[in-house]
Amino acid sequence: MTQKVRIVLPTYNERENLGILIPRIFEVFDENNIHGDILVVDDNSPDGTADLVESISNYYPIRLLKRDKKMGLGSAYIDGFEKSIEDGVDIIFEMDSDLSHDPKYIPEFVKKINDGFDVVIGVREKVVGWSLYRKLISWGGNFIGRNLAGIKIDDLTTGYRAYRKKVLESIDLKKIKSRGYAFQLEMLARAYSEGFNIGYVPIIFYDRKKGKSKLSRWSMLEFFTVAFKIRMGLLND
Ligand SMILES: Nc1nc2c(ncn2[C@@H]2O[C@H](COP(=O)(O)OP(=O)(O)OP(=O)(O)O)[C@@H](O)[C@H]2O)c(=O)[nH]1
Ligand SMILES: [Mg+2]
Repeated sequence: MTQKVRIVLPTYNERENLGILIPRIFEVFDENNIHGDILVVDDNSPDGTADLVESISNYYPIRLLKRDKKMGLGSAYIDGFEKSIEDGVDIIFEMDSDLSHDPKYIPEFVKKINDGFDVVIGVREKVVGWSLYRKLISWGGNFIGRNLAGIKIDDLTTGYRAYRKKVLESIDLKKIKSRGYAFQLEMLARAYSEGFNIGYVPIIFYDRKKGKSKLSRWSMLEFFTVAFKIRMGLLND
């Protein structure tokens, strides 16, 4: 049976980036004989991201999950994962929609899953275009994840990932507390504690091409709180 691959793309005002990203993903699928589709989870973006997706859905296998308002990256992924399990997808990807994650790496993630890894994460070996401030935030997130939460995995906060279906089926998605970027840490903590094996793909990360970052102070505070809960073993309370 052919293996089904899906890229879940959370979007909030990413119209310009999506116009470039989507054709590129399908090019990579075609060149590598990957049977894949895309699910865009859009939070009613004022820039008309959803309209763009609808207008190209006649040409590409792409679906749109429309939500009424901005509810956070983690919450977008949870909805996207639930839909993907329902649709019987075998390998489910997380990818930012702002062209930071180059689709050229998709086949390497697929290969690692087929080699036996359950979760594969894109480790940023090099970051192009970030300010010192942005680097510090990322470094801080990884420091907290490793030392406070105690998850000894490289680049815990990376948002370029692939999950084998069974990982998402066995993690109780309803119990996930994080709504924002802490979601990345919480997902890894849960996969790690269930004993799933984690593989790495080295990537070059590019700063977003267009549009604005959605990284808020609130989401940094949430990240810290979630790390603390992991440390205290309170994730399921
Ligand atoms: N649906 C949805 N998508 C979101 C939300 N917040 C962020 N995203 C998307 O999640 C992805 C990552 O968000 P970014 O703002 O690029 O955050 P980041 O990559 O951590 O930070 P930067 O390096 O500053 O770009 C992008 O595709 C965003 O459009 C949200 O509340 N809802
Ligand atoms: Mg980004």
